[in-house]
Parts: sequence; C-alpha cells; structure tokens
Amino acid sequence: MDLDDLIPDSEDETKTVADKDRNSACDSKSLEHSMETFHSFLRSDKCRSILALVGAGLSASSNLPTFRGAGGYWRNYSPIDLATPDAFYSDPGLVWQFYAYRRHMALQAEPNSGHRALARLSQVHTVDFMTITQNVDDLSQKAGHDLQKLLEFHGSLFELRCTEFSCSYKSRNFDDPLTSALDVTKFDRDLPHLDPSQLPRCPQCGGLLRPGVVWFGESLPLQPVDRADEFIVRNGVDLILVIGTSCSVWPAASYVDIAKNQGGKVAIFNTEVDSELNDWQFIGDCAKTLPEALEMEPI
Ligand code: BJW
Ligand code: ZN
Repeated sequence: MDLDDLIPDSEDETKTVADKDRNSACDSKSLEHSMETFHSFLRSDKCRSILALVGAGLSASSNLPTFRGAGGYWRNYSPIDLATPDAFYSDPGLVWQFYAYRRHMALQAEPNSGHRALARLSQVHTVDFMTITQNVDDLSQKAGHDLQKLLEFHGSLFELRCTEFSCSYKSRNFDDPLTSALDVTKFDRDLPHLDPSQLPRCPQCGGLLRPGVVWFGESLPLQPVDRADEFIVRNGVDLILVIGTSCSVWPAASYVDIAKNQGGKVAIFNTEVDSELNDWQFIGDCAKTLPEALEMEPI
C-alpha cells in the first residue's frame, strides 16, 4: 500500500483548524485549506517519518470512557484510590473490580474508524511509522494495527502479572469474568469488599495476580520506551499525530516536545481546542477527523 492511496484527492466538508488560520477558522474555505495543507505535507517528501501518540479519546467513540474531563473516570473516582501501587496493596479487591469492569467493557467494544485509519497507516511501506499508545484496551490490535509498529506504553488490561517478588509469571488472558467474584458489569460506589482469596491467583506460586498496566509512580516497560527512542534516533520525526490525549501524563506527553525539537510538525486530533501553537488542529471526534486526514472513507 502507498501513502497516496490513503489520502483523498478531493475533500468533503471538514472541521479542521490550522493555528496559522485560527483567526479566520470559522471560514469554511480556510478550514478546507488546513486539510489541504495537511494532505500536501503528507504527500510530500518532507514527510518520511510519522509518530502517532494515542490516548483515551481514540476509544471514546467505541464507548470507552476517557480519564479526565466530563464522563472521565477521574471525574468520579480518584486515581490515587484506583491507579497506584498503594491503592492496589491497600484494597486489591476494589482495584481489581475497577479493572475487571474495564476488561469487560473493552471486550464488548469494537474498534472505530480512527483505530482503523491508524491501522491502515501502519501497513504503508513508503513511510516510517510508529504508534505510541497509552491505551490498554487492545482496540488498535483488534483493528489490525501492525504490532511491530505499536508500542504499549501503559501496558494492557489483558496482561496478568504475579505480585510475588520472586515469581516472574506473566500471561495474556481474555477471560471474562476472571473469577466469579469479578463479574463486574457496572462500576459504582456500592461494590462489595472482596477478600484476596476471591481474586486472580498465580498458577505458578499461588501469589496474588495484578493487572499488567502501569500505575502512577511506576516505571514504564523498558522495551516500548527503548523502541520509541530507537525509532526517533533512526528516523527523526517529520510529523507527530497527537490523537485523543490530554498530554497530561509523563513520559508519554514528552514525545510532542521531542518531535517539535527535531523540527517535526504537530497535528492535534481532539474534541477540545489546544492552546499551544501547533501546525494543525483537527477539532472533533477523531473517529471522524483521523480517517478524513489519513484516508478516503471512514470504514
Ligand atoms: C477526544 C475524544 C474524541 C475525548 N476524539 N479526542 C514529569 C513531570 C511531572 C510528573 C511526572 C513526570 N514524570 C513522571 C511523572 C509522574 C506521573 C505523571 O505524569 N503525573 C502527571 C499526572 C503529572 N507519571 C508517572 O508516574 C509514570 N511513570 C513514570 O514516569 O515512571 C518513572 C518515575 C517513577 C517514579 C517517579 C518519577 C518517575 C506512569 C504513568 C502511568 C499512567 N497510568 C494511567 C493509568 C493506566 C492504567 C489504566 O488504564 O487504568 O494511564 S493514568 C491515565 O492517564 C492512563 C492514560 O493512559 C493516561 C493518559 O490519559 P489520556 O489517554 O491522555 O486520557 P485523558 O482522559 O487525560 O484525555 C483524553 C483526551 O481525549 C482529552 O484531551 C479529550 O479532550 C480527548 N477526547 N473524546 C478526540 N472522540
Ligand atoms: Zn507467581
């Protein structure tokens, strides 16, 4: 597949704003112009290396809540109670119910046109491409994203790890529910207290298993971070696509500045306007704007 195959020759109406055009952003001519300048950059030989930084907004149209903002998890629950090692060790039953619910929701969800547009870009061989995903929901994988070009920075809901220091047990597991006590189809304040014996246990040593996600204060997995850095050293970054992320969590967020410092252009795909000066902002649901920017039709 060639990059040109993914880019429309003519556009229907698009809601895009380039910061350079922001003063006249309401003028539909300038909106079309932004998409045109994006496409001509994408087609040019100045755009040989593309990095995508993905966040929860990419899966919003697949009915998976984001973390921050209206309807986000952190609007109703504290990340301190649910997404830190301390939270897990003080109440593993509560944290496991949160992740059991998230696994259940993610297993019900289907990838949307945004996931599929990125997956198609990952099949293009005329451009160097890598996706850093902060998402743990497996939807990019389900959409057929090339796994060699997908770096899971925050782990996966479907990885289980043993908590015993002396045990290295790790597995991929898609069972739903994981145990009879973890049949959680609603996550609310009236959850039962669970005893650790009701939670997933290690088949090797009997220890408590934990979700293979990265909590606040934990180091990111070395391999994806190394591979992201290698990609940048080898190819540089001509363009970074910043998709459905608030860029509020580090080190993932730092890749925008890393790309900028390399002279890379920045294209934001978000429902909210970003106050930073970016080369392009495509405002709206990225399940719609991303396929428009990258390919002919949302599938
Ligand atoms: C749409 C849309 C639609 C909606 N279309 N758009 C340097 C400076 C400051 C702090 C730190 C630092 N280095 C490290 C830290 C501490 C910390 C951190 O970043 N804290 C910040 C809060 C300040 N980082 C860490 O602890 C990281 N570890 C680390 O750095 O280790 C080294 C170290 C250790 C100890 C000390 C110091 C260093 C680990 C971070 C792990 C984050 N984990 C979580 C939970 C994962 C498991 C789970 O899924 O439950 O990851 S937190 C949560 O936030 C989750 C997400 O991946 C992550 C990012 O959120 P994301 O994806 O951006 O979602 P939202 O909700 O924030 O945004 C959604 C966006 O979409 C919004 O903009 C919407 O507008 C938009 N949107 N619908 C388009 N349809
Ligand atoms: Zn074990």
